[in-house]
Amino acid sequence: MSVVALIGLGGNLGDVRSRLGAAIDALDGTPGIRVVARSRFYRTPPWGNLDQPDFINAAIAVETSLDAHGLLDALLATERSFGRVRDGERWGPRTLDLDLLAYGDTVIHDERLVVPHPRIPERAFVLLPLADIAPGAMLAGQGKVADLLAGVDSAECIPLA
Ligand code: PH2
Ligand code: MG
Ligand code: MG
Repeated sequence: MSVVALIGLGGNLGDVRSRLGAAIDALDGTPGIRVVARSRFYRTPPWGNLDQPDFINAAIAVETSLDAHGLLDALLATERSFGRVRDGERWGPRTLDLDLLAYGDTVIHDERLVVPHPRIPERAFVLLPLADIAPGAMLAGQGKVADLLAGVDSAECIPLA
């Protein structure tokens, strides 16, 4: 049995663009994960902690035979393999951030995982790339991606050539 999951990618330290591309390839090469769609890359202003460099953000859809926690483990392992160090600073600068946004239609609330990701509706840097690959996706308790995007200001999120 396989499930389509949506993953947000971001980073703002070093050569993020090539790192995001390499991370997508690494995920595609991970047993039980196949990348089936990828968004454009966007330059986005920092959200949360404003005193840090702009981010590059993207989103992918994967088909996976892993369960949600297995997929989360694979995302965390990929972050680590690309040099991510978790220093405890919330919303601070990072080399690579891989967020599990949605796992099929499943709703999860436990110590490790909240899915759909609770802050999607307020984040243009998530919704804009997501709308490239899944504008019609219904996020449980939140709504349709295209409708959510219409409710945020994405003017400062710039697609890269
Ligand atoms: N991630 C954060 C905090 N702020 N801002 C942008 N533009 N893009 C991000 O990916 C981002 C952020 C924490 O995960
Ligand atoms: Mg994040
Ligand atoms: Mg994260």
